[in-house]
Amino acid sequence: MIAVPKGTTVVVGLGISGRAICRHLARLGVPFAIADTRAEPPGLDEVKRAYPDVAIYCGPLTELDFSQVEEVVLSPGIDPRAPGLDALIDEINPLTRAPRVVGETALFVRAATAPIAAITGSNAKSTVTTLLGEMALASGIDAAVGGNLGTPALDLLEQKPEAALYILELSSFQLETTPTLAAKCAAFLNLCEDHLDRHGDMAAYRAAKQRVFFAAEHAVVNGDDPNTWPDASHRVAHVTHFTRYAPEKNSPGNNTWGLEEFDGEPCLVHGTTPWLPTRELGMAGEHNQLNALTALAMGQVLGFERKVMCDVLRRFKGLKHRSEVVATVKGVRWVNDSKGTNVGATLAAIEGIGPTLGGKLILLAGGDGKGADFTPLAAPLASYACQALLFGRDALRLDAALKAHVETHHYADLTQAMEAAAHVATPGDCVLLSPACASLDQFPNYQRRGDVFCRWVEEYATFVEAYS
Ligand code: UMA
Ligand code: ADP
Repeated sequence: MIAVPKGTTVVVGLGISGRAICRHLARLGVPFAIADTRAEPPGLDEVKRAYPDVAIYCGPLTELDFSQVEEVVLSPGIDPRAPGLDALIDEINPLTRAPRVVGETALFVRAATAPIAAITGSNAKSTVTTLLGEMALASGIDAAVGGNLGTPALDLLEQKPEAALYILELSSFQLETTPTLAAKCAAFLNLCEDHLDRHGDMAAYRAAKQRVFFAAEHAVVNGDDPNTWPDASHRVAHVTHFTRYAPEKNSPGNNTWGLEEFDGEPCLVHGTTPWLPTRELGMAGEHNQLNALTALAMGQVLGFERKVMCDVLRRFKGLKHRSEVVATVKGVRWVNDSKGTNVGATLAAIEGIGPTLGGKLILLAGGDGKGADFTPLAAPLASYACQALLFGRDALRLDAALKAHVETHHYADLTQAMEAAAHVATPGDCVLLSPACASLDQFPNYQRRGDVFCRWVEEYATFVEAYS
């Protein structure tokens, strides 16, 4: 066993969060050591150069004796119940009364002086976080936007020390090691099976996400999904709901956001007041109407003006890799939803595209299913005369869930599945990449998977144009 020196803070993980934690502790002058479970973690040389006097341990955490350490700060990709950490997870530091094991977000909360708006959920986090960030910017508010979206929260403190508002996308991995967030406004968007390989079951996954509410001033939740609601233990002062239906006229204070027709026109509404016809939204699909409602609800809590927020909703076209129409080739639409990394996301993409289909849906799906049950996909796919072209590690599990309902085929990888899709597609069809799985078995990340899709479609379009 290697004893970590008494009074040291240990940073676990050398990814982008780990490196942000190191920079933060160095700025504060806190003595720290670094540990990573991998023998050769990425960025090791850079970290050695930046902190020549800091001890770095690479290898199993079980080889380290943490008994004398001040605090262990985890990167989100590290499971707090991993061997070596499991014995520490429930320990409380007798001096600070804080847990001995925390995550990057906990350090951020300690240091941040501006209010926090936090967004969690299984899906739509990045879209809502970005929308709210755009609304803040358009309102002239100096907001810093990051978290799971890409820029670690601790880096925001350095990049924008004078920020008037922090807007954070937070994953269950980040929340489970955050004792109290105390957000001004905390949103929990939806819950579907994801990351069960890490959390074990849905109850644990939900409990991690519900930590977004601890000591929040205001919660914004999905009225159609009680799993997203806070309970009394979270001590939330105010709760606002959004729903895919018309707000009930007797909802408390008429403070629900929903979808309702006014003069035959579907609108985003607040209580009994129409705010924006849905046809004016820059993003397509009902799921994005819900995302717009959430951003409006949060923006109103934060004091943004209606006109400014609606202007943002008119011009925001959505993020790359989320139901992005790449091209229409020989009458076939090719859509990149590579960020559809779980069953709920793929269902939303299918439901968004379904009503616009002129022919059949050709779904490209597969990868690392993270232990999820794929059967909820079967009935919606069957209703769109779908063919499912499957690839990657969990292709066979997907096949088992779908084959009684839709035509299925297997391929070694995404490119082969795309070649097959081009052969079977006829005008009016839509080829949708929405894998319902993480990409990590065959790609470095979902962006690279989406880029491979887009590049193949662009080359195919050029080829078709040249030879037709
Ligand atoms: N790892 C080890 N050993 C270690 C440390 C990490 O094997 O000692 C592995 C992890 O298991 C993981 C990978 O290294 O496979 C990266 O983990 P990390 O904690 O170092 O990740 P970061 O590079 O710091 O990126 C993290 C988030 N990644 C994860 O939660 C896995 C990024 O979200 C986030 O953008 C970034 O912090 C800034 O906040 C990515 C993500 O996939 C996009 N998130 C999941 C999701 O959205 O579903 C939760
Ligand atoms: P996250 O950051 O939570 O992964 P994103 O905004 O990146 O969320 O969207 C990821 C995927 O989730 C999209 O590709 C889309 O398929 C799906 N999605 C988007 N909005 C919703 C929603 N409101 N409900 C369910 N799924 C959604």
